[in-house]
Amino acid sequence: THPDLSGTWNMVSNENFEPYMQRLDVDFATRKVAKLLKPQKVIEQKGDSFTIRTLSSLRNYLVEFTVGKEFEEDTKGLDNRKCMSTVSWDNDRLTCVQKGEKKNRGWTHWLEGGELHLELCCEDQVCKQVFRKA
Ligand code: VL7
Repeated sequence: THPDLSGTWNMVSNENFEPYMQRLDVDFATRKVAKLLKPQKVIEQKGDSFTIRTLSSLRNYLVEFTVGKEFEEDTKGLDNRKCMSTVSWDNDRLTCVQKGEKKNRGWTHWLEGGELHLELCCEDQVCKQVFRKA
């Protein structure tokens, strides 16, 4: 049985977000504003079906998927790319591979000490975020 990531989570830390955005070719002005944000994660997990909302004053981003089923992801409002994305459980970690123009792109979520952790990768950059239950 896998961990339940459901809930509303508030960001408490965000390391290396700016270099990650830079790898995604996010423009300077957007990066300066985006790195000040403390987005909220709202996760609904029902069996293998997930809805993940990333909410902030600048942008909201929604992704819906079923574990193990590849889907076309449009990162509209973020870096505006299309990826073929697949999310799977790697033991207790929920891992997404985002195949597309950018190499080594993806993310991993896990629970640790009651907190929600997230690593976001693009090429050689890793952004590390931690969220606490709202
Ligand atoms: C999504 C943003 C930088 C553009 C705006 C910043 C707005 C709030 O992929 C993500 O989460 C996964 C796992 O939880 C589910 O989609 C993170 C935010 C990363 C990348 C691009 C900056 C413009 C931030 C939406």
